Amino acid sequence: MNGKQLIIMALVCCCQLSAFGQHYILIDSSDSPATIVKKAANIVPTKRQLNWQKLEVTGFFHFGINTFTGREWGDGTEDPKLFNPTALNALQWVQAAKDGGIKQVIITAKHHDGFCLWPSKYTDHSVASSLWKDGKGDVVKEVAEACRKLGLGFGVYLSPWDRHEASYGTGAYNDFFVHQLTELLTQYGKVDEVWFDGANGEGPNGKKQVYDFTRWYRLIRKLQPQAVIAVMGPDVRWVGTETGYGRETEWSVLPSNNLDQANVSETSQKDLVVKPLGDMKGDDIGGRDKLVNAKGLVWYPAETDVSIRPGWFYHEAEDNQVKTPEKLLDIYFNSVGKNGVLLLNIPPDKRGLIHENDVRNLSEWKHSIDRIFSSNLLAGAQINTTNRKRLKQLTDGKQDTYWTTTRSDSTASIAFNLVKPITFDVLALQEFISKGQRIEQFVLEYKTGNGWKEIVRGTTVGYKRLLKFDAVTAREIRLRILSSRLNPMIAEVGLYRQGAVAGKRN
Ligand code: FUL
Repeated sequence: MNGKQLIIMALVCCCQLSAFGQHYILIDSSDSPATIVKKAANIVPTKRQLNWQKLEVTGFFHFGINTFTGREWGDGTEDPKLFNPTALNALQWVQAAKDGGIKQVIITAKHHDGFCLWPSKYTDHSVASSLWKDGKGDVVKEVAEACRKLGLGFGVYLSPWDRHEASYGTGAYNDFFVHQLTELLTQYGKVDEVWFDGANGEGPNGKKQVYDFTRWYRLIRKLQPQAVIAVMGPDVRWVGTETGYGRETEWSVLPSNNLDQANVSETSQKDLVVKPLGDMKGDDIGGRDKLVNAKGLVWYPAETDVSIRPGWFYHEAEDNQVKTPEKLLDIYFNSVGKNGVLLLNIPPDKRGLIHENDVRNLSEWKHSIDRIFSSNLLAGAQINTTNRKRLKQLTDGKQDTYWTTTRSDSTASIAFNLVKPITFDVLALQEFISKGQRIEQFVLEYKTGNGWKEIVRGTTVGYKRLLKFDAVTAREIRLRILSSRLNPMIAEVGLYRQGAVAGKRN
């Protein structure tokens, strides 16, 4: 065994001993395609990734100097005195989010313009130089306290790209950034998500800043170990669009081709994994054909961000373009229902309140989700399949129980027989991702006088897959897993009735 193999062995052993399983693994050049697929099937989320995934719907508050200038990207020269909300009430923001089913919110503590929503000691380009509360206010504090009070998770967005800070483009900027990050991670209690944006509009002749990401990640792990780092970070990946619509085939296990030996041995003991590089926008970035040439595999799940309005910041002219409950429902099916976490932006207005139109649409949206998923029409069905153990767990409504086939079987046929016919138009599937993501292809069918007829089919499932189709009425229904990377571990199978949906405006 040479030195390199020793390091790999040590890593593999260390990962296997970890209580929560292995969330990345190296591929050896001698691994066969079948071995690689098996390795992929056994990669699991870290505890912080799993907790985050279970939130399903999270929120963004884009608020700052742009709210008052009407811009989307400020250039950093704005006068802080422009920031003057007349009735700011963070409890109203968080309550609106909560009434929309949002479980965690992220505040834009600093956007690209460099204006800070907290009184940072390291710049005077902040609320401290504004007229709001005579310069004594702190928006980050008010949001953090409101989240604690109403029981939501709390996260911070700190833009790496800073168009105001003079040190941007020099080595000193990384120190400045670490100081600001330290303030945010030490002054506001528990932080559940830290969001680093990849946007940079400097252009070829602009300032060039090399970000010391590893230093930033290490600081977060030290000060707020439970926080997930998104999306220029190791825990959560940007899905690749800002439409709210994820991909049909969404794998949470991806090739991690920048996990070289030095990198892995440097990071493994510190619970840091540098995120994979490469194409994050393709149709299928984790399929078998992508795995065969991988150097390593890592759990790196998708976050699907979108704004409830056309812009990320509030603009009065967009008050009538707030996404409708029907549109939001479609987005829910295409984000949460495509193995992603939805990050929905609700931008507070110039008063410092979430506008009435946004509040109304959010709560109507939440009601429609609650109504559709209030009861699983398969509950009480007689279930027939090969492995009769734990059958009830398929429809018990719990993500942390599961049914599976015997170890060697990567296909399955699960039949549901009901006493009376049911009418349904939504399929909900969940894998028990604590043990990995495995399903590659499935089909839902119902029995007619002429045998089984297909209703809908799909590829990946992951944490949650939702599919809509024209209503079907049937008494005998079956789900077939046509292909899986290892025995499928199914946490939940549900059929629901959505019914007619009004037009999809906006
Ligand atoms: C982008 C930014 O440029 C937008 O302003 C917004 O913050 C969005 C969430 O990310 O990259």
